[in-house]
Amino acid sequence: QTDEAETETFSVPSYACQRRTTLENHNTVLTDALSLLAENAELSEEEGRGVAFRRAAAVLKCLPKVVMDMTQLRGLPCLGEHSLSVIKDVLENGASSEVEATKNSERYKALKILTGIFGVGAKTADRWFRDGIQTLHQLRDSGQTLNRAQQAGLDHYDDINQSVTKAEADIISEIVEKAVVAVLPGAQITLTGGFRRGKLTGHDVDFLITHPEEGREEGLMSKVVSWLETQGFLLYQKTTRNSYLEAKDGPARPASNMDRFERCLSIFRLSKEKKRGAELTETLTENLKTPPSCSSSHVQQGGDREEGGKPWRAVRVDLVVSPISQFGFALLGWTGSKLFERELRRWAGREKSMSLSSHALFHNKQSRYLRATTEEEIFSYLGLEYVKPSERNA
Ligand code: DGT
Ligand code: MG
Repeated sequence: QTDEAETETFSVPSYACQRRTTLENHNTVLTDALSLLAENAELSEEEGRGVAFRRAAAVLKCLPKVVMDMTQLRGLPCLGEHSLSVIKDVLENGASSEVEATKNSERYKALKILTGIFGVGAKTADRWFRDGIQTLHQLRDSGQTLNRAQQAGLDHYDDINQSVTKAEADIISEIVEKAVVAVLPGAQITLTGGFRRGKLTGHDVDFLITHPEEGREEGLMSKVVSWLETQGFLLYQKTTRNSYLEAKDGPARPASNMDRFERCLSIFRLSKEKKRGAELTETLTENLKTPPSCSSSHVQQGGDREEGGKPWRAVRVDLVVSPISQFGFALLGWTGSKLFERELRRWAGREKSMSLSSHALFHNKQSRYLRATTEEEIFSYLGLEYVKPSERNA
């Protein structure tokens, strides 16, 4: 490379929602390092530090080339002193001493294992860690009371911590589609989350369900869940009203429609039979043949192995039902990435005096809701160029 190329600098707008971030990342060594520190901050409930590292990583994710030299980073937004020193360490020494120390710390290792249990957040994991619990065995032996979600999370630990493939997401799409159409003809499902952004693997599968006629979606979630339960597809489910943004976004939540916005956190029982076309019927018969097991193979045998193991695996699935009037906002809000969403809301608030949520967009100065049916319209209200899902991988 010539000197000129090496000192080439990049120009990047400051909000992630102003950028196009595809899955093609030229700086994974750097972004992995920063993401690990972000994760560690989040595990320590230091949200501010976590976001700072996430923003720094996101800037590097959208660069068109490999960063070779610190001088190339001049003028880039969101790179604070701490992030820059980590990047410098990686560029000069091949690794960051802080990242290596974190990765090898007892606390980080234990919190990773414990928060790997579905239903266990940073707070609970930290409390257990302070009680001397660092492994699943120790958790089992400790006699700690687990809630229903955590018990299911422990029972299916290995499966849930193995990433979900796009092929598996497609099979689950077919099952959910079949459930939805069976209980309410005309209802529609959309794959959201990471898979909508083009990711090939994920930690779960996210769906948004709606009906083209306003109001017809009422009561839909419980019917879908009953159908899935009857067919033997659910190992665990908990349906809640969605209250995620209530505290944060105030007026962006139209009170009258909130009751209809439901979310189901579930664990699916997915047959390992992969023959396409026939898999749905096979899954159905398979599911009815073998009742769900409630033992944890991780703890008792050490893994959900395909060979000689059970013919199914547990997969985390999130279902959300939205009335059609809020569909655009729900779709935008559930497609992610998490940082992209956060940045959209920050942009809306700070640059446009608007409050954005997964339900609505509120114009603070005009004191009114801005109606939209598509994601394109919402970007346009926000004065942003449209960013398609595959470019929201910030
Ligand atoms: P993954 O599943 O780890 O491969 O990656 P994502 O991007 O699918 O992340 P996930 O499944 O945690 O969440 C999907 C998107 O939905 C996420 O990017 C932001 C949004 N989201 C997550 N949790 C909530 C929530 O509780 N309420 C709302 N409104 N949105 C959420
Ligand atoms: Mg997801």
